[in-house]
Amino acid sequence: MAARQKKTPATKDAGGASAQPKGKLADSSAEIVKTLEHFDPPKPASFSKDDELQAYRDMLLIRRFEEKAGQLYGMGFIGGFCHLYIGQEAVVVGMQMALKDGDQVVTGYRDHGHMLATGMEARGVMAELTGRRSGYSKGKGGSMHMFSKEKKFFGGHGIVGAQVSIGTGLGFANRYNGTDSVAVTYFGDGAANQGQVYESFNMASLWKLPVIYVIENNRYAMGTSVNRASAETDFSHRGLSFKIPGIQVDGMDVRAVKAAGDLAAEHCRKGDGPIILEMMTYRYRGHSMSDPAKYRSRDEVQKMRSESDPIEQVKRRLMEDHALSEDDVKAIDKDVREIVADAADFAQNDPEPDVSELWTDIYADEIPQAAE
Ligand SMILES: Cc1ncc(C[n+]2csc(CCOP(=O)(O)OP(=O)(O)O)c2C)c(N)n1
Ligand SMILES: [Mg+2]
Repeated sequence: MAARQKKTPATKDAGGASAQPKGKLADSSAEIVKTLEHFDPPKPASFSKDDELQAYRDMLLIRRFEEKAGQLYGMGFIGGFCHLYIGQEAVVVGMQMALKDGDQVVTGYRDHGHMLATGMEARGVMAELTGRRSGYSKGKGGSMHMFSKEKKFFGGHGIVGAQVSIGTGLGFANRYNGTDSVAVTYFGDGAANQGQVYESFNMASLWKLPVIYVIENNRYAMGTSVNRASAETDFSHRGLSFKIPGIQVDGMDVRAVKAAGDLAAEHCRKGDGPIILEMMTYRYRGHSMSDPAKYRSRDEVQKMRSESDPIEQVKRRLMEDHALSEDDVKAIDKDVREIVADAADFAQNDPEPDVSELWTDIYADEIPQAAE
């Protein structure tokens, strides 16, 4: 239409923001694609020996902690839901290495790894899993509901996608308060199809909020593979309609994650708004402890474990490039096992919350009285 092709200057809407003239839409999407190209995955970070050691130890702590949690669940010490993170450790450890004090973290229910990575105590997390009074939520929250104001860990959320709005709110608070903190908001490939994710993307981009959206693409949402559930399986492009750039990252290589995390944090701190990091990863265990995982073959899992394991990758580099011996590596493993054994012991012996705690830390001000 002639009217559409006319060169119309950008108009101002009531809020003062520049509104795109309709005829510019094609140009604008080309610009976004260009921006996305500009965000090619960065080269994996070059790690010093100390970096490798830190990554190895931190990932191993998560792995051993989760294995122990799985055992305690099997023995009946942990009730309710319990979603293990085994296989995905490089994502949270690499991201944490790119953050600084004050940055916030929020995630869904597969959350123990995120807690440990932010520095929360193994004892407190395990005691919460067993429902004991020294747990992070005094034994009343369990696996999906733990928080630490001190470590800036904002949960732990059981509602798929809910944490994306919360993370966006954290980004808003950072902007509003004039800090240079970044809100790292983790969610899964399944959650990426949830409606509030896109409402959040829109606001975050419009207001240039410092939010790193980390999509942990572990290829399954419960028993459904990404190919069966998602029309667009390249999740790094999910921000396209909102002008949010995205990068696809090898989430099994902690160095690649760290490099992407550095780039994303800098993007946010510069005031360039949100960014998406799609982490290509894999979970070795079932969706939760009650999932026999019949929707995929053992071979598929075995192949990932033997060819791409994030911890083995670092171990190999420590031994080949940094001359660590088998004994050196075993010593780290022993240290980590001790921390986990201590946490498990503590979590089985700490008392349960007192009955008087039943009505504390709840939203209701008044205890409803039974009708007479
Ligand atoms: C709003 C909502 N819908 C459905 C569920 C049930 N549910 C729990 S986990 C899950 C799958 C999410 O998968 P994904 O986002 O890929 O995360 P992953 O479990 O792979 O880490 C679903 C559908 C829920 N908890 N909340
Ligand atoms: Mg998933």
